[in-house]
Amino acid sequence: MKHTSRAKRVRGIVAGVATVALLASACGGDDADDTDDVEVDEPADDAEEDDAELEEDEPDDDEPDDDADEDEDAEAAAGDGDFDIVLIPGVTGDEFYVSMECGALEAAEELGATLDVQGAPEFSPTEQIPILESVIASGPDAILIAPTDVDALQAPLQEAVDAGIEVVLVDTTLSDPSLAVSQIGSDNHEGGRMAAEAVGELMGGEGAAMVVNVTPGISTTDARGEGFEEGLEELYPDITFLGQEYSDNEPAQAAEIVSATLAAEPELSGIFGANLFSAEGAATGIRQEGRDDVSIVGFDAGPAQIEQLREGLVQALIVQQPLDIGRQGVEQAVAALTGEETTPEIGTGFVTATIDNLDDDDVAEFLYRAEC
Ligand code: T6T
Repeated sequence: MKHTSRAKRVRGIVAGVATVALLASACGGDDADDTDDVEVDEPADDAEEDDAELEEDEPDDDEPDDDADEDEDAEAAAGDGDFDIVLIPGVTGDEFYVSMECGALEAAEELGATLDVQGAPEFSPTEQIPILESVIASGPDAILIAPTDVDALQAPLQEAVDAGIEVVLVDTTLSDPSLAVSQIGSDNHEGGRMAAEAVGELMGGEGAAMVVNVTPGISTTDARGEGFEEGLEELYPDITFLGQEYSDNEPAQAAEIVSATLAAEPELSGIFGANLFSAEGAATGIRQEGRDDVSIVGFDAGPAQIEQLREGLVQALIVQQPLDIGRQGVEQAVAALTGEETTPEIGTGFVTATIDNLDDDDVAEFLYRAEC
């Protein structure tokens, strides 16, 4: 039976992917072409500071929390206010960005800055741009932002720079990130390759695989999709790649995509869910179809994803370090504001979580938080 051998393969993934994770970390950087200035953080660097643990909260199965925008509006300020910094996440109610906010708040407190968080309930440039414009009008010293589109946010962010506001890109980037004093995020291309290695291993090197992605135009998830496709082609040439489908960051849509693809492509036996909501929804689709012969590797590590990993519905998660991204984002902003040297590009690392290592301290500390 596939399940028995898959358990063994999951063990193989931890050993295999751990090596790749180190390589990925050593590569550092996000998606920009020029990696000369990339500074790399080893996952263990911040280990003693982080105490992220698996949240006991009931997992929120579907969309971003409706109350999240209220929560964000009411965001407590940190620090004694020497500098006013605003964090604009890609979307509210996403534990990746909640964890980023936690790291940013910690750093703001330490550095005596005030941190406000203002985000939209949908991952969309149409919703993010008006928020950015109102933040620019309020005249903060610095903005940390995860742009929701590589091109659409370019001109509005240039307006921020023209208004004398320091801009730091966190997580996602722009087609031309040179307006920012720093950009901080995962090496998403390498993360996609890691997912391909894990999915291919789970599939035993045969069958058909697909990617459930978010929306074209997002730097991070585009790079993950490309990395996955390249990795699969190189490492597992006998696996048929069925391509990518887009969930629009909606778990229900991801579940529907999986159901429809299973109906059309009986060979489908491996799925890469390229972010928290796509991966969570893809796994829900597999559960709804009652299939136990399809392997899923997801990106991110929200509470609902962790539950799915514990259940055996998902076999591995590529876990980013959003706390570190937030923390370093504030540090870079304050460095720019105090005339210190900034680092143009900072790459944060990954860990790969499986059922076998989920509760190990060096994995558990990186799982995402539902609140700070
Ligand atoms: O995967 C993260 C983030 O890195 C990506 O840019 C958008 O999706 C997430 O926020 C997870 O939902």
